Amino acid sequence: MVTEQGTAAATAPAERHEVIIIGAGVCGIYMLHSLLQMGVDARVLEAGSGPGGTWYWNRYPGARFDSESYSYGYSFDEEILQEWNWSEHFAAQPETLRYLNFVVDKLDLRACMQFDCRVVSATFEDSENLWTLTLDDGRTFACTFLLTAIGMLSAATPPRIEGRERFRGQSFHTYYWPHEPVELAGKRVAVIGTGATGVQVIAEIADKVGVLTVYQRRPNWCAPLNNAPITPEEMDDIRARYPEFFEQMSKTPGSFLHGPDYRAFDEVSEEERTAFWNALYRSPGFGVWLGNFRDVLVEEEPNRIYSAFIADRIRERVDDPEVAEKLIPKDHGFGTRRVPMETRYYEAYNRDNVHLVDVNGTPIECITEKGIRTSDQEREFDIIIYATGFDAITGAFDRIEFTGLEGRTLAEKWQDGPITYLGLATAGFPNLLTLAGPQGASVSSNFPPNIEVGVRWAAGLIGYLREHGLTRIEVLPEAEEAWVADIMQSYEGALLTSTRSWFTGYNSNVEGHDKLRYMIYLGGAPAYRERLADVAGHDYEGFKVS
Ligand code: NA7
Repeated sequence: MVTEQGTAAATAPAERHEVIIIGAGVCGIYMLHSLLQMGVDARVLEAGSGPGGTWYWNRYPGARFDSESYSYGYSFDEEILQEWNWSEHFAAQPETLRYLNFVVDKLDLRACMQFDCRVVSATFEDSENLWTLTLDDGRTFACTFLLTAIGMLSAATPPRIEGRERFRGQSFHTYYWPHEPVELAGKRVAVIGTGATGVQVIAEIADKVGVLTVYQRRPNWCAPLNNAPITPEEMDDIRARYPEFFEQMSKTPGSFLHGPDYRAFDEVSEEERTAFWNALYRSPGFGVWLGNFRDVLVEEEPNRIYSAFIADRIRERVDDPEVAEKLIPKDHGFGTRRVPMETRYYEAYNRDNVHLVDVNGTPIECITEKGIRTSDQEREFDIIIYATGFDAITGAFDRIEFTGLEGRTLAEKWQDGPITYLGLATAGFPNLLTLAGPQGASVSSNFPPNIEVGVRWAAGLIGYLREHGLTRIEVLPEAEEAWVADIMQSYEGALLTSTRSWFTGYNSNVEGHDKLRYMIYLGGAPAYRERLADVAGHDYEGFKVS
């Protein structure tokens, strides 16, 4: 009897839906809403215990937007725009998580989301035209269309340093910062990593801990966020100006409020240029990166001169000249990697309780029971924070075993880097849409506006298929080849391709991720939108539908 029940449970038919979306972050929330509006039977499966994705997981101190809050929120629902109040120009994580929960409740989506569901495999049954999903607890689901909204920076990578499990204090990757409060006061804390995350954490906790030791491998070019609270009057003004903001964002290459100044840097006098750069440095948000002269991010000489300008700002802010030099990147120009935005980051190093360890001079040998041993000494800690980044863009795909036609896995296909059509689908994996996936525009821009673009396109496609009584869509290999060739061509000569970062597919903590991979679309969001519209307008050319 028991055996029979057990057998029955193991072979129980999978819960079946027309569409399953994996992930309840910014992308999954809007995708679900769009499909439900169309009357599609859709469900979200989410590994976390609530919605929010990135903003659910990243609870480390200092986690906040680098895009203006009102340029990050959804644009598609007037009531949400009118009802929600942002309290800061660059909101912190708790507020963003509240916002996403507000949206989920406002749109009544929770009933169609299942939490604590970690998908471990997804297999396409060709004869049945069906995806079968298995969770880590053995439950199964099935769907005709499988949509991934699994995030670009959701596969956290702790460092490959021997002995991590030995440490007796508290230690965590920033992505998995504990939900319960972490007592920092008086503690000896280590941070490994100085990317956008590390920089936020370091600046936030420097004056809250006993001693803070930062282990830096390569410095990044950081710039002031210049955040400020939003007064109720300002919020009224922002509300009234949403159409203007969205219009402005639709024209910039990265869908930010900041776009390039189309003058070349040598079109203005040195005096004017310096005044402009000083104004950018004092202005809020990404202007200092993306609002520059058109050639600063693409040509070596302007980039070198601008980098020197920023280096001088760092020297002004750090008291100890030796420390300042360690914090100035020497291996890449400003803006060719992700620019961490900071609030009093450099000033943190002027504090007596903050120490910088350059691991190039004294490499980390191992983690010990008590702390971190470098080649010159062992330092003892109560807490070790790993701000060591992500297996970006493709990592979340690699952590689910996707099996497509003829038993081929996605991990095999993408072994040397992603191969997609439009960043939204890949040949050999019918009915799989990789929303906000590699080689799309959302990965190279202000995520939400281009996530919205991809979601609307996917909803349009599913609507089209339903309208025509079709249930299957597959990428044509030649369309995919052409898309990848375009992406590769767009990398030629781009300054960022000569730097190692998650933009270019490098991660020293993941086996094999030590060479350039073509991860992102560099053609700018306006061109990407046009291309998607064009494909849809031509009956989804590049796909075979049946
Ligand atoms: P990043 O930008 O990939 O930064 C990771 C940092 O961790 C970076 O400074 C790395 O140094 C450092 N790192 C990684 N592994 C090690 C080891 N083994 N030893 C020492 N240092 C190490 O990730 P973030 O989380 O900061 O930011 C990711 C994105 O999230 C960000 O761009 C935002 O868009 C949001 P390296 O530079 O590789 O020498």
